[in-house]
Amino acid sequence: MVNRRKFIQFSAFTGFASLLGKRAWSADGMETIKGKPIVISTWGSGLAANKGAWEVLGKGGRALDAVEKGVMVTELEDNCCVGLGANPDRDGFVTLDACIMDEFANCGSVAFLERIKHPISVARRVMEKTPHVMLVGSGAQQFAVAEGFPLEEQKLSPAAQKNYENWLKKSEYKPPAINIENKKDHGPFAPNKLESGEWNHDTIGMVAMDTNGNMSGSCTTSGAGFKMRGRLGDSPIIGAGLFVDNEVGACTATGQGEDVIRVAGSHSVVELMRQGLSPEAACKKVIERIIRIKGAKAKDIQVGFLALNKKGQHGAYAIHKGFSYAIKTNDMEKMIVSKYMME
Ligand code: SD4
Repeated sequence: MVNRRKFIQFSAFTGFASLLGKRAWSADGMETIKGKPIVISTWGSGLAANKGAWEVLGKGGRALDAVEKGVMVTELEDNCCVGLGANPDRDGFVTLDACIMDEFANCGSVAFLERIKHPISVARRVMEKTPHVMLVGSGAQQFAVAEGFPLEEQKLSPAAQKNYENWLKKSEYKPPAINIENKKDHGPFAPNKLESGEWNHDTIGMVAMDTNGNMSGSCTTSGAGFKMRGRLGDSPIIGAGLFVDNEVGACTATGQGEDVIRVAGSHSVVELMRQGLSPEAACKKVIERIIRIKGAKAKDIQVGFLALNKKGQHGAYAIHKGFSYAIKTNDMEKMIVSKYMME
């Protein structure tokens, strides 16, 4: 029987603990702070996306719902390069990639998807309603339409039309290096648009932990502007553009997708966190690996990783200056500048 004094002591302790956020331990002994939701996402457009995610997280909702809702905000942004308003491929078509992953290692992905406004929601339907993980191209579109997603008009946004016409003047076979203009210091609020009129990035990656200490992640992109038709980057690939392990942490990537895929980027970061590295140190290790592989060519590419562990610690690392991420918790909402290897 619990005596009265012990009961009062216990109640006082648990009351205090719930004020701070409860502590719990996952299977591998990693401490989790429950009751302290957090969301982080890549680039300046992450601020608005995090607000979208907070409509779910702030009410005690599930991280999976938050990361879907959050990046849907960016998919609709007019002045952004994620979603149907984005730059097209070399043949003038916008093709979209997205993936999502939850705390049970359920995951879903779509790639080379055309004329659908919310690829992230189609990715979630793939996860929840099919026996598969990935659907691509016309099959993904057919599935989306069968699920009730409207087929939008095939039309470039005015900004993308202008960018495409500019690009057509030279029609260079090689698409511009992704995010490399970020070498310029744009400060914490990396704008969606650079002074040159080019877009700053084409992707949003988001990872979150909810009040139950469960994690999920999402990633959605138009890929590389003026890419070869049919090209996929890392963003729709589980383990490359996104990875979640609810015992350890979650990571998402941005930048030159080909070089993220080469090192199974987000998965590698999570595995390093499993070995005890902090999110920032884990991101840095994988950035170093990419630089080692690329040698002198590393100066021409940008890659950034963004990670969150079960303690709610977060961190990022990039090859070049210019990467930043947005964070939102109960107590703060701000941009953080990522550390980087090269000026
Ligand atoms: C890709 N990783 O398709 C994406 C591009 C990106 O900001 O992150 N752009 O390779």
